[in-house]
Amino acid sequence: MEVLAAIVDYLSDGYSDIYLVGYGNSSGTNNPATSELWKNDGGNGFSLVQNTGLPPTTFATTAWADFDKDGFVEAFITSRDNTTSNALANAALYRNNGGTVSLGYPSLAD
Ligand SMILES: [Ca+2]
Ligand SMILES: [Ca+2]
Repeated sequence: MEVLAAIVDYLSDGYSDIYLVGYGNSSGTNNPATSELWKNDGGNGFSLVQNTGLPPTTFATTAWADFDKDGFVEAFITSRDNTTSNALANAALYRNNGGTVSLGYPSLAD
């Protein structure tokens, strides 16, 4: 499995969390679409967060920043599917509502 990792404090609790997106050069069993958010349990390990609202991706990159200055970082994700040459299939910003993330902004690829 090929992934790209972002270190981000999505809960703004002072502990760095980890977000993984798929970065494989092919899809399938060896490179499944990936979206994993791992919550830092106060320096005592990490827990996989369920139902994040973030989409599974391949060929993806991600960066997080606080776009609306509410103290919680948003997720910006770009990805494409491997059936379309180098076309940008998706570029979207996901709003962080105090720890729960949802697509809150229009897709930039439309
Ligand atoms: Ca955190
Ligand atoms: Ca924010």
